[in-house]
Amino acid sequence: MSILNILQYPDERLHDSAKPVAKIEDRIQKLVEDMSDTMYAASGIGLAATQVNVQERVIVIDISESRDDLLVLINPEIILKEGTIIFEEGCLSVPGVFDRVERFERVKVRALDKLGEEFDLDAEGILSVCIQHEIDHLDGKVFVEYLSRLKQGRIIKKLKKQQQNLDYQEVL
Ligand code: GNR
Ligand code: NI
Repeated sequence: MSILNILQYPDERLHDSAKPVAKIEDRIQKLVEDMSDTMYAASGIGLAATQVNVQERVIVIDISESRDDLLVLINPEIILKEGTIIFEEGCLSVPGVFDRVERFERVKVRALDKLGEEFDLDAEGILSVCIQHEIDHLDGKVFVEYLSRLKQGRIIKKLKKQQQNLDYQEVL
């Protein structure tokens, strides 16, 4: 098991667009394992490969209380979307920042599982929000980009300060 480093906003690599997985080989299985270890270690409900600096279309999600219901989405496509929902979002790449974002309320997503089998999933509520949040990461988009310029500026300032404090603690 390996815990991977999570890129932090405003790292420009979070704006790269991930390419589809061509073949589910051992390397991808290992990536899925490391990503789920990393998500659980960070107490997140989802993680996109982009966040661990791998530019391929792989997502892991677990919205269960018991943290034992892993969902793996490879090359996900939203094939149906309806309604709107406003949800208070957070992101492991933007620690300590939470704000309301409008998304589709329900989505149908088509993806490959970790064995390469195609499946469709109907999602609503937090699962739907999480899937849209993670697919955005694969497309190089971070949730704060839905917020006002003013808020984005404040968030960047706050995160830079946090990072400086961390760097300083390492020196001591
Ligand atoms: O852990 C996470 N919580 C969360 C809460 C509301 C909306 C989306 C999320 S996803 C986030 C993990 C993460 O950053 N995934 O990319
Ligand atoms: Ni995120």
